Amino acid sequence: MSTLLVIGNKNYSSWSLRPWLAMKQAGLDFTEIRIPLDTPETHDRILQYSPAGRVPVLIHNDLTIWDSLAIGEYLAEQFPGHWWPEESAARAIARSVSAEMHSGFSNLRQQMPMDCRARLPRQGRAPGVQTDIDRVVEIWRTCRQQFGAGGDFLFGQFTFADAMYAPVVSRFVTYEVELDKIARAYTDAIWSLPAMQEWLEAAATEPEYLAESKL
Ligand SMILES: N[C@@H](CCC(=O)N[C@@H](CS)C(=O)NCC(=O)O)C(=O)O
Repeated sequence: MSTLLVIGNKNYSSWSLRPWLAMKQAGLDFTEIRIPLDTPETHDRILQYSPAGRVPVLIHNDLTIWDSLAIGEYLAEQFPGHWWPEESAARAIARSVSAEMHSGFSNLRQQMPMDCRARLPRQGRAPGVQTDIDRVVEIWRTCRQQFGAGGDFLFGQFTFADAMYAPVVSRFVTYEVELDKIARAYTDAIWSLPAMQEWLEAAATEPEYLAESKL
């Protein structure tokens, strides 16, 4: 039995952070393979694990699963843990906000790429970015108010929806985005998770620097 997660650079690979953090939160024992992005070998190295040529990739025994959301759903089926809210309506909304993250916020993602160790307070303010930020904050506020009573996360206890938004938290820290009280408390909750700190510490020591990251 083996569980392997193929990821990119911790400093830059926002999609990799999602399943990695969720797997850590669930206490899963897994091996990680880190492939630095944006090098001449990157594409061929990722292709050794996934025909899609993108990370993250989960390899569970002889099964390969790619794409962060599909990985999240597979993990929830295969491993015990609080992957999604227990209550049906909360679970449906958790999946909606996760899917919205997965397919949306292109201005935010392009203009404020994840760069965990950097602090870039004056960068990233381009047309459309504030609209994305406002929508993220609205999602967080709605989830916290409607479903968050049992803990500090979007649906109380940590779920895969929080993992989906963890890279946005990192972006808000890097670009020093001004936030209201609820959003600030939520970013603090994600930021202070020991697993998040573990990721950030590893990101800080990585040797690669990408000048124009759009990951
Ligand atoms: N929709 C995919 C997106 C994955 C993705 O775009 N990953 C980037 C890194 S964060 C990648 O693998 N890029 C490949 C490359 O730069 O060659 C997911 O949710 O996993």
